[in-house]
Amino acid sequence: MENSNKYLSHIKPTWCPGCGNFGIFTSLKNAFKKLDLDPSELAVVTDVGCSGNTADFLKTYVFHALHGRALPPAAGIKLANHKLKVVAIIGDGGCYGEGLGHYINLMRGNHDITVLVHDNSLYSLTTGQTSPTTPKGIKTKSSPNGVIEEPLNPLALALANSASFCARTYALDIKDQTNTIIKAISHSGFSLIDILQPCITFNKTQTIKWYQERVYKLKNRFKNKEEAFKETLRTDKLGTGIFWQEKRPAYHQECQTLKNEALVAKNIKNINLGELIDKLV
Ligand SMILES: Cc1ncc(C[n+]2csc(CCOP(=O)(O)OP(=O)(O)O)c2C)c(N)n1
Ligand code: SF4
Repeated sequence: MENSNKYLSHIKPTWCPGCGNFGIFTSLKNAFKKLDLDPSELAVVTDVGCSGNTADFLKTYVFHALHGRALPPAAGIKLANHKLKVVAIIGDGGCYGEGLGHYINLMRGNHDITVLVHDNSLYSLTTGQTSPTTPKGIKTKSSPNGVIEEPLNPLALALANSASFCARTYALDIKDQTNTIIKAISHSGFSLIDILQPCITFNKTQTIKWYQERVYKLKNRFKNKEEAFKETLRTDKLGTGIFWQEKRPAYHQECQTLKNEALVAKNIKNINLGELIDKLV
Protein backbone atom coordinates (compact mmCIF):
# COMPACT_ATOMS: atom_id res chain seq x y z
CA MET A 1 0.00 0.00 0.00
CA GLU A 2 1.25 3.54 -0.86
CA ASN A 3 2.40 5.66 2.10
CA SER A 4 0.74 9.09 2.43
CA ASN A 5 4.05 10.67 3.51
CA LYS A 6 5.86 11.48 0.26
CA TYR A 7 9.30 10.58 1.71
CA LEU A 8 8.31 7.11 2.92
CA SER A 9 8.13 3.79 1.12
CA HIS A 10 5.48 1.18 1.88
CA ILE A 11 7.92 -0.71 4.14
CA LYS A 12 7.61 -0.04 7.90
CA PRO A 13 10.81 0.22 9.98
CA THR A 14 11.88 -3.12 11.42
CA TRP A 15 14.11 -1.85 14.25
CA CYS A 16 13.69 -3.26 17.77
CA PRO A 17 10.85 -1.44 19.59
CA GLY A 18 12.40 1.51 21.48
CA CYS A 19 15.54 1.72 19.29
CA GLY A 20 17.07 5.20 18.97
CA ASN A 21 16.94 4.83 15.18
CA PHE A 22 13.23 5.70 15.30
CA GLY A 23 14.04 9.15 16.73
CA ILE A 24 16.65 9.77 14.03
CA PHE A 25 14.29 8.64 11.27
CA THR A 26 11.50 10.90 12.52
CA SER A 27 13.88 13.87 12.73
CA LEU A 28 15.17 13.20 9.22
CA LYS A 29 11.74 13.11 7.61
CA ASN A 30 10.72 16.21 9.64
CA ALA A 31 13.80 18.01 8.32
CA PHE A 32 13.03 17.05 4.70
CA LYS A 33 9.49 18.36 5.18
CA LYS A 34 10.53 21.63 6.84
CA LEU A 35 13.06 22.24 4.08
CA ASP A 36 10.23 21.60 1.62
CA LEU A 37 12.37 19.26 -0.46
CA ASP A 38 10.83 17.13 -3.14
CA PRO A 39 11.89 13.45 -2.90
CA SER A 40 13.41 13.82 -6.39
CA GLU A 41 15.84 16.43 -4.99
CA LEU A 42 17.18 14.03 -2.37
CA ALA A 43 19.79 11.29 -2.66
CA VAL A 44 20.29 9.20 0.45
CA VAL A 45 23.21 6.79 0.61
CA THR A 46 23.09 4.23 3.40
CA ASP A 47 25.75 1.95 4.77
CA VAL A 48 25.18 -1.64 5.92
CA GLY A 49 23.82 -2.05 9.45
CA CYS A 50 20.70 -1.40 11.50
CA SER A 51 21.19 2.27 10.56
CA GLY A 52 21.62 1.31 6.91
CA ASN A 53 18.25 -0.42 6.84
CA THR A 54 16.82 3.10 6.57
CA ALA A 55 17.28 2.53 2.81
CA ASP A 56 14.18 0.34 2.73
CA PHE A 57 11.93 2.86 4.44
CA LEU A 58 12.53 5.91 2.22
CA LYS A 59 11.09 6.87 -1.15
CA THR A 60 13.77 9.40 -2.14
CA TYR A 61 16.65 8.35 -4.42
CA VAL A 62 18.45 5.71 -2.33
CA PHE A 63 21.72 3.84 -2.79
CA HIS A 64 22.55 1.06 -0.31
CA ALA A 65 26.36 0.92 -0.24
CA LEU A 66 28.77 -1.72 1.06
CA HIS A 67 29.73 -1.71 4.73
CA GLY A 68 32.00 1.26 5.50
CA ARG A 69 31.64 2.62 1.97
CA ALA A 70 28.63 4.96 2.07
CA LEU A 71 30.63 8.20 1.94
CA PRO A 72 32.46 7.81 -1.44
CA PRO A 73 29.27 7.18 -3.47
CA ALA A 74 27.61 10.08 -1.60
CA ALA A 75 30.46 12.40 -2.65
CA GLY A 76 30.32 10.96 -6.19
CA ILE A 77 26.60 11.64 -6.51
CA LYS A 78 27.13 15.29 -5.52
CA LEU A 79 29.96 15.69 -8.04
CA ALA A 80 27.73 14.20 -10.74
CA ASN A 81 24.66 16.28 -9.93
CA HIS A 82 25.16 19.47 -7.92
CA LYS A 83 21.42 20.04 -7.61
CA LEU A 84 20.82 17.06 -5.33
CA LYS A 85 20.94 17.29 -1.55
CA VAL A 86 22.98 14.25 -0.51
CA VAL A 87 22.67 12.57 2.89
CA ALA A 88 24.77 9.60 4.02
CA ILE A 89 23.45 7.37 6.81
CA ILE A 90 26.01 5.17 8.49
CA GLY A 91 26.83 3.47 11.80
CA ASP A 92 29.86 4.16 14.00
CA GLY A 93 31.29 0.80 12.94
CA GLY A 94 31.05 1.61 9.25
CA CYS A 95 32.10 5.26 9.52
CA TYR A 96 34.80 5.19 12.17
CA GLY A 97 35.99 1.61 11.53
CA GLU A 98 35.98 0.31 7.95
CA GLY A 99 35.28 3.74 6.43
CA LEU A 100 37.57 5.93 8.54
CA GLY A 101 39.80 6.83 5.58
CA HIS A 102 36.79 8.12 3.64
CA TYR A 103 35.59 10.12 6.66
CA ILE A 104 38.94 11.87 7.03
CA ASN A 105 39.62 12.53 3.37
CA LEU A 106 36.16 13.67 2.29
CA MET A 107 35.92 16.23 5.08
CA ARG A 108 39.35 17.60 4.09
CA GLY A 109 37.93 18.20 0.61
CA ASN A 110 34.75 19.76 2.00
CA HIS A 111 32.60 17.54 -0.21
CA ASP A 112 29.04 18.85 0.00
CA ILE A 113 27.34 15.94 1.78
CA THR A 114 25.59 15.55 5.13
CA VAL A 115 26.78 12.58 7.17
CA LEU A 116 24.53 11.22 9.92
CA VAL A 117 26.42 8.75 12.08
CA HIS A 118 24.10 6.56 14.16
CA ASP A 119 26.66 6.21 16.94
CA ASN A 120 25.51 3.41 19.24
CA SER A 121 29.10 2.45 20.18
CA LEU A 122 28.62 -1.06 18.82
CA TYR A 123 28.37 -3.08 15.63
CA SER A 124 24.68 -3.69 16.26
CA LEU A 125 23.27 -5.50 13.23
CA THR A 126 25.79 -8.27 13.84
CA THR A 127 24.61 -8.45 17.49
CA GLY A 128 26.90 -6.14 19.43
CA GLN A 129 30.62 -6.37 18.78
CA THR A 130 33.10 -3.68 19.90
CA SER A 131 33.26 -0.64 17.60
CA PRO A 132 35.76 2.25 17.52
CA THR A 133 33.58 4.31 19.90
CA THR A 134 32.96 1.60 22.53
CA PRO A 135 34.31 2.97 25.83
CA LYS A 136 37.41 1.33 27.29
CA GLY A 137 36.68 -1.49 29.73
CA ILE A 138 33.18 -2.33 28.44
CA LYS A 139 32.54 -6.02 27.93
CA THR A 140 31.06 -6.92 24.54
CA LYS A 141 30.65 -10.13 22.56
CA SER A 142 33.98 -9.56 20.84
CA SER A 143 35.75 -8.23 23.98
CA PRO A 144 34.54 -10.52 26.79
CA ASN A 145 37.29 -9.28 29.12
CA GLY A 146 36.63 -5.60 28.42
CA VAL A 147 37.74 -3.32 25.58
CA ILE A 148 41.46 -2.56 25.73
CA GLU A 149 41.60 0.42 23.33
CA GLU A 150 40.69 4.03 24.11
CA PRO A 151 37.61 5.13 22.14
CA LEU A 152 37.93 7.22 18.99
CA ASN A 153 36.71 10.82 19.38
CA PRO A 154 34.78 11.61 16.16
CA LEU A 155 34.15 15.29 16.88
CA ALA A 156 37.73 16.04 17.93
CA LEU A 157 38.93 14.28 14.79
CA ALA A 158 36.54 16.29 12.62
CA LEU A 159 37.55 19.60 14.19
CA ALA A 160 41.24 18.87 13.82
CA ASN A 161 40.69 17.78 10.25
CA SER A 162 38.97 20.82 8.70
CA ALA A 163 35.34 19.69 8.81
CA SER A 164 33.33 22.81 7.99
CA PHE A 165 30.29 21.73 10.05
CA CYS A 166 30.32 19.36 13.01
CA ALA A 167 27.55 18.72 15.50
CA ARG A 168 26.28 16.18 17.99
CA THR A 169 22.64 15.28 18.64
CA TYR A 170 20.81 12.88 20.92
CA ALA A 171 18.60 10.45 18.97
CA LEU A 172 15.61 10.88 21.25
CA ASP A 173 15.60 14.70 21.28
CA ILE A 174 13.59 14.99 18.09
CA LYS A 175 13.00 18.76 18.18
CA ASP A 176 16.65 19.76 18.54
CA GLN A 177 17.83 17.01 16.25
CA THR A 178 15.43 18.09 13.49
CA ASN A 179 16.80 21.65 13.70
CA THR A 180 20.40 20.48 13.59
CA ILE A 181 19.70 18.22 10.58
CA ILE A 182 18.05 21.18 8.79
CA LYS A 183 21.17 23.29 9.43
CA ALA A 184 23.46 20.48 8.29
CA ILE A 185 21.58 19.89 5.03
CA SER A 186 21.47 23.65 4.38
CA HIS A 187 25.23 23.96 4.97
CA SER A 188 27.35 24.14 1.83
CA GLY A 189 30.18 21.66 2.40
CA PHE A 190 30.85 18.59 4.53
CA SER A 191 28.46 18.42 7.48
CA LEU A 192 28.84 15.78 10.16
CA ILE A 193 26.36 14.92 12.90
CA ASP A 194 27.54 12.35 15.42
CA ILE A 195 24.26 11.04 16.83
CA LEU A 196 24.17 9.49 20.29
CA GLN A 197 21.90 6.53 19.56
CA PRO A 198 20.80 4.11 22.27
CA CYS A 199 20.88 0.48 21.08
CA ILE A 200 18.50 -0.87 23.66
CA THR A 201 19.05 -4.50 22.71
CA PHE A 202 22.83 -4.86 22.84
CA ASN A 203 24.24 -1.80 24.60
CA LYS A 204 23.52 -2.41 28.27
CA THR A 205 25.96 0.27 29.44
CA GLN A 206 24.99 3.36 27.43
CA THR A 207 21.30 3.02 28.17
CA ILE A 208 18.64 5.73 27.82
CA LYS A 209 19.09 6.49 31.54
CA TRP A 210 22.88 6.73 31.04
CA TYR A 211 22.39 9.28 28.25
CA GLN A 212 19.74 11.24 30.19
CA GLU A 213 22.26 11.73 33.00
CA ARG A 214 24.92 13.11 30.64
CA VAL A 215 23.35 14.81 27.64
CA TYR A 216 22.88 18.60 27.80
CA LYS A 217 22.39 21.34 25.22
CA LEU A 218 25.35 23.54 24.28
CA LYS A 219 24.42 27.14 25.07
CA ASN A 220 26.23 29.35 22.57
CA ARG A 221 28.40 28.84 19.51
CA PHE A 222 32.09 28.57 20.45
CA LYS A 223 34.19 31.65 19.72
CA ASN A 224 37.07 29.67 18.31
CA LYS A 225 38.08 26.13 17.45
CA GLU A 226 40.15 25.72 20.61
CA GLU A 227 37.07 26.23 22.79
CA ALA A 228 35.04 23.81 20.67
CA PHE A 229 37.86 21.28 20.79
CA LYS A 230 38.00 21.45 24.59
CA GLU A 231 34.29 20.64 24.72
CA THR A 232 34.74 17.56 22.51
CA LEU A 233 37.16 16.16 25.10
CA ARG A 234 34.55 16.18 27.89
CA THR A 235 33.39 12.75 28.99
CA ASP A 236 31.44 13.59 32.16
CA LYS A 237 28.79 15.45 30.13
CA LEU A 238 27.89 15.18 26.46
CA GLY A 239 26.97 18.48 24.82
CA THR A 240 24.53 18.49 21.91
CA GLY A 241 24.33 21.17 19.22
CA ILE A 242 26.69 22.64 16.66
CA PHE A 243 30.34 22.51 17.73
CA TRP A 244 31.73 24.28 14.68
CA GLN A 245 30.58 25.80 11.40
CA GLU A 246 32.63 27.78 8.92
CA LYS A 247 32.20 28.96 5.34
CA ARG A 248 34.55 27.72 2.66
CA PRO A 249 34.00 26.53 -0.90
CA ALA A 250 32.80 22.98 -1.35
CA TYR A 251 34.87 20.58 -3.46
CA HIS A 252 32.67 20.84 -6.57
CA GLN A 253 32.84 24.64 -6.39
CA GLU A 254 36.65 24.60 -6.55
CA CYS A 255 37.13 21.80 -9.06
CA GLN A 256 38.07 23.44 -12.41
CA THR A 257 36.31 20.85 -14.59
CA LEU A 258 33.10 20.78 -12.56
CA LYS A 259 32.55 24.18 -11.06
CA ASN A 260 30.59 25.58 -14.00
CA GLU A 261 28.83 22.39 -15.03
CA ALA A 262 28.00 19.19 -13.18
CA LEU A 263 28.85 15.85 -14.83
CA VAL A 264 25.20 15.17 -15.69
CA ALA A 265 25.01 18.46 -17.59
CA LYS A 266 28.04 17.78 -19.81
CA ASN A 267 27.50 17.13 -23.48
CA ILE A 268 28.83 13.67 -24.28
CA LYS A 269 27.51 13.49 -27.86
CA ASN A 270 30.84 14.17 -29.52
CA ILE A 271 32.93 12.02 -27.23
CA ASN A 272 34.19 8.96 -29.08
CA LEU A 273 35.69 6.48 -26.68
CA GLY A 274 36.54 4.18 -29.59
CA GLU A 275 39.10 6.70 -30.92
CA LEU A 276 40.66 6.99 -27.49
CA ILE A 277 40.94 3.23 -27.08
CA ASP A 278 42.41 2.89 -30.60
CA LYS A 279 45.16 5.34 -29.61
CA LEU A 280 46.01 3.23 -26.55
CA VAL A 281 46.29 -0.17 -28.28
C1 LIG B 1 33.18 -5.29 4.76
C2 LIG B 1 32.14 -5.89 5.68
N1 LIG B 1 32.52 -6.24 6.92
C3 LIG B 1 31.63 -6.78 7.80
C4 LIG B 1 30.32 -6.95 7.39
C5 LIG B 1 29.33 -7.56 8.36
N2 LIG B 1 28.51 -6.55 8.96
C6 LIG B 1 27.30 -6.23 8.46
S1 LIG B 1 26.50 -5.10 9.38
C7 LIG B 1 27.78 -5.03 10.46
C8 LIG B 1 27.69 -4.17 11.70
C9 LIG B 1 27.27 -2.76 11.42
O1 LIG B 1 27.60 -1.95 12.51
P1 LIG B 1 27.57 -0.38 12.35
O2 LIG B 1 28.25 0.03 11.12
O3 LIG B 1 28.04 0.25 13.61
O4 LIG B 1 26.01 -0.10 12.15
P2 LIG B 1 24.79 -0.44 13.13
O5 LIG B 1 24.32 -1.83 12.80
O6 LIG B 1 25.28 -0.34 14.54
O7 LIG B 1 23.79 0.61 12.79
C10 LIG B 1 28.83 -5.88 10.09
C11 LIG B 1 30.07 -6.06 10.84
C12 LIG B 1 29.96 -6.58 6.09
N3 LIG B 1 28.71 -6.65 5.66
N4 LIG B 1 30.89 -6.06 5.25
S1 SF4 C 1 19.94 -4.09 17.50
FE1 SF4 C 1 20.13 -2.11 18.51
S2 SF4 C 1 20.54 -0.62 16.86
FE2 SF4 C 1 19.75 -2.50 15.93
S3 SF4 C 1 17.55 -2.16 15.75
FE3 SF4 C 1 17.88 -3.24 17.68
S4 SF4 C 1 18.08 -1.62 19.23
FE4 SF4 C 1 18.34 -0.68 17.23
